[in-house]
Amino acid sequence: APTRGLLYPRDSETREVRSLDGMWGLMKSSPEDPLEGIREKWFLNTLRQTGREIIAMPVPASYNDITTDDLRDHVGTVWYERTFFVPRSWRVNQRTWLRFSSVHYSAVVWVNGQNATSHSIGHLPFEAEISRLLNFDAENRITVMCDNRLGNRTIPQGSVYEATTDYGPVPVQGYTFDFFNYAGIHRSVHLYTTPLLHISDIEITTKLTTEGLGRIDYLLWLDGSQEGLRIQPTHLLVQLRDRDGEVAAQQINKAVYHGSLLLPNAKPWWPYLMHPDPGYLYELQFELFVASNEEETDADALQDAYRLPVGIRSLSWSNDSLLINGKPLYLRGFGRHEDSDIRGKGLDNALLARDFSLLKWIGANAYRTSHYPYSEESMQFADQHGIMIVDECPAVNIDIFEPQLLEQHMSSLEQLIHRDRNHPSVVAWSVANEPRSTKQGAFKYFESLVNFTRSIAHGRPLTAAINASPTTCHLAQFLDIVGFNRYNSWYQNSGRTDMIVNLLTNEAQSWRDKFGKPIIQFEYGGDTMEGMHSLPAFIWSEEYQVELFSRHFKAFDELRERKWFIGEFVWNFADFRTAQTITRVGGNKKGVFTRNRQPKEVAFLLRWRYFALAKEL
Ligand code: BDP
Repeated sequence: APTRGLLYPRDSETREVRSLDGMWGLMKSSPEDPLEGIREKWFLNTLRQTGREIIAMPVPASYNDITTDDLRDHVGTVWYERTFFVPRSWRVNQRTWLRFSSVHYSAVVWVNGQNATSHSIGHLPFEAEISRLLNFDAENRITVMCDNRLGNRTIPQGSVYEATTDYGPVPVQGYTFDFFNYAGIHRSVHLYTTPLLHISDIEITTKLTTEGLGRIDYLLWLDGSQEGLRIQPTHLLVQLRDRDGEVAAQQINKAVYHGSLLLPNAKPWWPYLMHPDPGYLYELQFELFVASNEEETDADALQDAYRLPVGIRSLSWSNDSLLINGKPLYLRGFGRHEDSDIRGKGLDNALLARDFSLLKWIGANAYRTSHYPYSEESMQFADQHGIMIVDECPAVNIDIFEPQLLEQHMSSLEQLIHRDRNHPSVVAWSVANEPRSTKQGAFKYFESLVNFTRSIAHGRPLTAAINASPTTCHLAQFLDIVGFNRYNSWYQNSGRTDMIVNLLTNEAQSWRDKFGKPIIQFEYGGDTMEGMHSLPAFIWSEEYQVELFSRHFKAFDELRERKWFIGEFVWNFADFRTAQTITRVGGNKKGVFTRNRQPKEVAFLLRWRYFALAKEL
């Protein structure tokens, strides 16, 4: 049975969705004793009873940059709380679900003092049915304990150590990746209802033949397993509607919950700039009927309805290329972060809309969700705009390869694929970023990981962003597309942009020679302080970023002639917050855009290139 909670909550005639976003209360527990609240059962009462300070905390948001005190660097647990009412109508013939789109890193949830659910691994949704925990005639309370600690067995890994300070020993979170370990309720919280018998999961696969025949295969899971529940569906009506709301295909099923729709003149889903109308989406409507208990009618009654946006396209790959609808792709993209001022990693629709405006302005057609799954809302945006996604799991910089980690790593990929498999925008799964893949144990670890992921890959190739070399890497041989990260003229040969073309073309060629797979560069770039100028170029200046990029473009153009080189991804779309180190000035400044989403000089050069590439292909 599929994991619950990975279908996006949508309202319909049979379902209500309510947002629990807004101001919650937040209370810190002592870093020295993060589990005190569990022992003392803080969840049984309102947090006020502890006598500690409770501050107002927006949800969704990271809690780190909201206050002016040491909450930013807090290690351990914080407790969130809010109250809510549910309408009485939800009591009868309904089930109520509580769904978190992401809490980083782990969460335990109580409703009215009773344990509702728990989850670990940030950036992924989870939910629980809470019908039996609810008060329908009085106020309800949700309590969430959120723990931000990373250890050997978390994805990603980190380690908590003790620092001796002037005030005594304090726990400090160490980690080797550079983005700030923001924490909190990062994405929306929803309450939603379903009928007792309802559609609990949907899987679709689409294809487009060369003759323009579209095909959608669908598979539904129904949930009605509640005690004493004996409702049997009479039939399922599946209708595909085009953008104007016209029915383009339909099917009625009795007793089976899978099938195929065929469309003679399907409007395909195309990536941005590959077609005048990119990101074309249909709406696939599922209606489940049961026998009516009204005596006057023998028409069946609608039991549940759910609508899923669907893009029709084929995705295929070979040892030389990645193809959409039979056409080879060249990916013009970015590595990114979910990161912004004040809200940290918190979902922000204004920021999301701005980012997609910038992606389109600059002519990009792809990005990698470095280094964790991005919001479901961003995946919907990508579908709508024709932006292709290399969908990465949260395994960044994994280092110590052991069985418990492997289990978590597999689980993160399973949840990610389950959540995102229906999105036409997803063109590959990235199983890791810069793992220490030269280490002992890496071969066996990645062999198992990739075998497992391939068995659930749902029609997408597997890739990773590797920083080892072709001769030492134990991961690349298992992948369908080999991606590498390399900082020529930044971490290596700083200041020397005159070495890029040779080094880069040689490296790409040796990845190709060794593995015979399509090759992508997933990261290149250099830190750039907005407004810092130097002619001739000097590292950290805007001119240096321009020069470094133009030499990369020269290398990419040579590589593109060799056909198997299928994509270039800048590091990074925008400046982002990091931990405090002496190699970062207020954060990582490799952005083409500032953290405020304004262009640096290099943005204009990149725009010129991306549009030129789009015209050529
Ligand atoms: C790469 C990492 C990325 C870093 C980048 C950098 O994949 O997360 O932000 O280096 O140092 O190694 O800018």
